[in-house]
Amino acid sequence: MAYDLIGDIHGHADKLTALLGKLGYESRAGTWRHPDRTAIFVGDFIDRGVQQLETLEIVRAMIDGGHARAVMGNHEFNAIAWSQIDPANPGQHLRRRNDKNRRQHAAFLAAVGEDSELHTEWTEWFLTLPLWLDLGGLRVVHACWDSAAVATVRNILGGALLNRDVMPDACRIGAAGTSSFAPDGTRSEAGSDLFLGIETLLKGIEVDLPHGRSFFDKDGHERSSVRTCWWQQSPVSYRDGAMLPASDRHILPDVPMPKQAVPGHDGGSPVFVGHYWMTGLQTPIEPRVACVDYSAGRGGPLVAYRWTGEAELAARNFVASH
Ligand SMILES: [Mn+2]
Repeated sequence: MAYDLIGDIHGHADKLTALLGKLGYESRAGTWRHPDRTAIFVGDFIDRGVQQLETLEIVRAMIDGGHARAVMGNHEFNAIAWSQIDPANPGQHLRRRNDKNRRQHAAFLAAVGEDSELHTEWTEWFLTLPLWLDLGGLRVVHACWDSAAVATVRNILGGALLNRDVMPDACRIGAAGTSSFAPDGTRSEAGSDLFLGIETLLKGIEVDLPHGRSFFDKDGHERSSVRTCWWQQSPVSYRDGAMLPASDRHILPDVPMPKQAVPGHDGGSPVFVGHYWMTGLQTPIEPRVACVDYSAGRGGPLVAYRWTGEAELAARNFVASH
């Protein structure tokens, strides 16, 4: 099999068509296609860019024509939650319509018209996107392939698809208001099992710093938790396993993270993700893990990985829109 894994587009259709052209796809009869390759999108089609509907139309036509597959990103998940009333709080939506959330979603809302028929049509389509794809030789998920999270979500949903009925449970955040792991590997009052599993799959893993410590990130915000490089093999220290620029890592303690926060690649087939706003050199992050998000949503190129069956991934197989 031959697949082209394509990163987070975030409303930049021009980058998408440039990349598809470079990969040898042609636009014919209303859809982009390749004679013998299939595209796989890692999610995050919407928000940020000015070509929200153009992006969605291209992707949907490719999927409908059998020329592409896709998984759901956290932005599509949030869009579904934005569109749906919270049965426990009538008058509110599953994703709170506050200023911060509205700013993040503004480009999409402007494109569809909030609460319009078009808005409903696209959020219904988002529900057709699976949370992961396991195609035997390769696996695809938006942020983190944690076997425990995949198993939990699969058991609850009976597969990889969400629906409107399970969305309230999928959005049930705990009293702590966070999904991070405590330093001892537990999560207290952290929400429903479905919520926690989906958080891991679509947003990755966060862990609290030990002993109530905190640090100031590059934007000057005080933070008491960090996102982890989930693909590393445990044991790994906070300093080595946190997703922070190398220049900032010395802020973190040189003590082990709980293993739940760094499940590592499980030794099975290669895993492709997006989500992490990578910059610089396009290269696998582990021999069997590659991130194809190189920040197309904020000035970077849209990136693809051309996969042709290899178990060990290679930097030479990345292709960028510019
Ligand atoms: Mn994302």
